[in-house]
Amino acid sequence: MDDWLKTACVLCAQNCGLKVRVEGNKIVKVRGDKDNPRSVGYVCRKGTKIPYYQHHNQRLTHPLKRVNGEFIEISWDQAISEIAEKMQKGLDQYGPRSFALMGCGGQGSHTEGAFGTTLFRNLGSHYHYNAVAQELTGFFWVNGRSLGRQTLLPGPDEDHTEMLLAIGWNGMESHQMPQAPKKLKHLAKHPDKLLVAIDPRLSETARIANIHVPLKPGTDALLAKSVISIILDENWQKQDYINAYVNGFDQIKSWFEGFNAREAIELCELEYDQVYNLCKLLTTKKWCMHTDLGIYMSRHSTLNSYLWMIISVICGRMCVPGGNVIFGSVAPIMGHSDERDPKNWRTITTDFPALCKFHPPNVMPEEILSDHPERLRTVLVSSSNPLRSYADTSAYEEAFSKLDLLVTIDVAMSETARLSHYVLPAKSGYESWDTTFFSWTFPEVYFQLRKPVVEAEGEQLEAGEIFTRLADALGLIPELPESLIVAAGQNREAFGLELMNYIGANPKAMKVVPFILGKTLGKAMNSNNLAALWGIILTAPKIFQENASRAGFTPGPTLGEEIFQHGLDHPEGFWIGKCDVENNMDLIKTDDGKIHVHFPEMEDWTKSITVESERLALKASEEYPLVLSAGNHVKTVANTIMRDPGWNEGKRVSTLAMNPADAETLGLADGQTVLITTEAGRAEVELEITEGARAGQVLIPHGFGLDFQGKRIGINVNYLTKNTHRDSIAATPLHRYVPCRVEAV
Ligand SMILES: Nc1nc2c(c(=O)[nH]1)N[C@H]1C(S)=C(S)[C@@H](COP(=O)(O)OP(=O)(O)OC[C@H]3O[C@@H](n4cnc5c(=O)[nH]c(N)nc54)[C@H](O)[C@@H]3O)O[C@H]1N2
Ligand SMILES: Nc1nc2c(c(=O)[nH]1)N[C@H]1C(S)=C(S)[C@@H](COP(=O)(O)OP(=O)(O)OC[C@H]3O[C@@H](n4cnc5c(=O)[nH]c(N)nc54)[C@H](O)[C@@H]3O)O[C@H]1N2
Ligand code: SF4
Ligand SMILES: [Mo]
Repeated sequence: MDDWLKTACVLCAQNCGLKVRVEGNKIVKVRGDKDNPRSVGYVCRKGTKIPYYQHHNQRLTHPLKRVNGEFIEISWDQAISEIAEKMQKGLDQYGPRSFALMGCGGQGSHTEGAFGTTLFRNLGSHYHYNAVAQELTGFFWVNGRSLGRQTLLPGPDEDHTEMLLAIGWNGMESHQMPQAPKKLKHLAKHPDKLLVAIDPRLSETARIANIHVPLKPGTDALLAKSVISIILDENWQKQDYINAYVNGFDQIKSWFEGFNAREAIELCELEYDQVYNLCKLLTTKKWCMHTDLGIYMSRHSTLNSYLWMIISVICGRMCVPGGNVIFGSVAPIMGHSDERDPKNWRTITTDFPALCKFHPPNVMPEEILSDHPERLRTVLVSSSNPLRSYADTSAYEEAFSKLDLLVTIDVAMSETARLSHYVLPAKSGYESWDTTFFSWTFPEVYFQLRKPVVEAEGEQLEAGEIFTRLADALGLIPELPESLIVAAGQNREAFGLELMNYIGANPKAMKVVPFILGKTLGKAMNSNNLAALWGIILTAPKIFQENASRAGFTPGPTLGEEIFQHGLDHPEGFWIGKCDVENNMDLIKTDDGKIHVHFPEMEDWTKSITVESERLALKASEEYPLVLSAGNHVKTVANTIMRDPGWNEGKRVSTLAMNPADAETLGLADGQTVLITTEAGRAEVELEITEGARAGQVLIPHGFGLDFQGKRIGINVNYLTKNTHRDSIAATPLHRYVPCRVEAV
């Protein structure tokens, strides 16, 4: 008998399918699940370590209240009623602009997003700060302008490409693509395919790449502008594609005329011939690109994304097979919020809009510390640890101490939980129903109804239940008719009909559907999350339905129910949809259906990238001669999710990586403690000398400095980053370019 239970890894966005053995309510063995259609048995070292996530003695088991600096256990009733009362008071006194939701939707806890955002919208607040707005919103803003919606993600069609460009992406360690190491090695070894890494250092991905373009950190905009100008000078652009599918090309052409690509490439510390040959490949091969934090978190972040969009378009690679294609999804992980829409809430003090409906964590400290009457005063955090994850921990510590109310929902006693007035214990990714909304495949769309595999050992609740109780206590849920509750206990079909009748007669109830589902179907299913997932599938948009019927589900009124049941019957996950490969362009949502490349607000920024201006800007100061790449996503890190250091036993972790040449100049030896100083702060850290760092650049991994059993494990790199060091459009942090100095202690 197969007594392995099917689940998934909750440590990164790949959510690989796993099989686990459970003994005495403990996960004791983990394997990749070959039946999972997306990961097909693949699991990385992190995934095999999930018992360290699930079982450790910093797990939260009871609601906690901070009284005189100490946490005391309280009942759920007390926690919910006190929090609701304080929220109501804050709302009455200072209004909804003083409220913010933070996080809400982690790597393995996606469904809570539906509940948390519904709660805050109904309280009147549009402030939702989220990790997406500290990595991806500049990129998504570009997609929004080019393709018409910030929700349209043009991902690489890596399975059908001839050449994959890894631009500021280290997939060998970070994945960001199903079975990344396997696929990257396959591409690199294939006689007719190419893997190109554009990365300052010899990253694990650059090491196996066929071509490594080792540009100087922070020179991506110079390189991209050079590539465009070479292609246009040589007249290599795909004019037929441009004529048919692109709007605005003629208006931007002149922005690249007369650009001194030769000198720019020299400033990037690259060989002109290598870049020229790359341009030839870009205009002759069928290629796609995977851009990531190396450019999103580097100088000119949003501009980098814009310039690479232009390169893709002039090479005819957007929305074509093997190129960058608009992925399908069940529900997008973010929304669309155009900053030109007057309804878009800008932050009061720093004046940043919501992009993808998310506000940038970088500005939250200023929004709290401001003296504006509507400054932020109430923050509810879930599935996020701003005190370690977001730039400038010192600024966050100061700001969070000024809040009237800080509530943290987490599975563990995080650094943020420790500063909170109330801490609410959530069921973990293995104790709750959940799913993945991350779409990383094309043309197939993946889905999994992930079942709980262990029981919570304490009073933990699913986050969906916690938010429902809060909404109820705040009076946001209307009294529900008995008939609805009865129908929920009968069957889903009867319930669906009853719910439609109820909403038909009470249209306002639409605003709180997740809570209504939670209080009815959720009770019957013993999971608010599962009830919400049912609702999401049954009301999915037309494009989803088309994709689903292409994947073999029966179109028509029973489609949603058929899919939901299929999900319950296939806990390993399944292909829920299949995109229309030939007509990817049809998904574009601009007014004329074309890809737009002329954004007036990018004109000055694009033109400002000159050899002269960049030479000046890139000149290191005497005070800070090196560049810190603050926070790589390496094998020994899983954001801040893995708290028990036991999972890394025997590994060398949380060091400062430095190139041998720099170490020699500075007279430093491997293993010694060094002092690193930046604008934001200073820290002592163990030195690791490695060819994996480029000369002039040092690296510290992300996700350390967690406090576990009275000990601080490694160094929190965000004591070294400044929240004001950020992109001008998206306010995303420039973590990959932090000027610093390193010296012996
Ligand atoms: N093992 C592991 N995997 C993870 C995570 C984790 O914590 N651990 N977290 C997940 C998350 S949330 C994310 S967002 C992803 C991030 O995934 P990645 O973006 O792949 O992560 P990074 O480690 O930042 O790698 C970016 C690469 O950019 C390079 N780089 C640095 N500066 C520059 C520059 O100026 N220009 C260019 N072109 N490149 C530069 C770096 O050398 C590095 O190799 O990883 C995910 N996967
Ligand atoms: N300097 C620097 N900082 C960085 C980065 C960097 O490159 N450099 N990378 C950034 C990136 S890309 C990201 S995405 C962010 C991520 O930063 P965060 O948004 O903070 O997310 P995580 O670290 O993934 O998870 C945070 C919390 O979720 C909790 N958690 C785990 N499972 C559950 C659950 O089921 N329910 C609930 N309620 N909580 C749960 C964990 O215990 C943890 O406390 O970090 C960013 N921080
Ligand atoms: S950490 Fe990511 S790549 Fe590794 S097993 Fe988990 S989901 Fe898969
Ligand atoms: Mo991330």
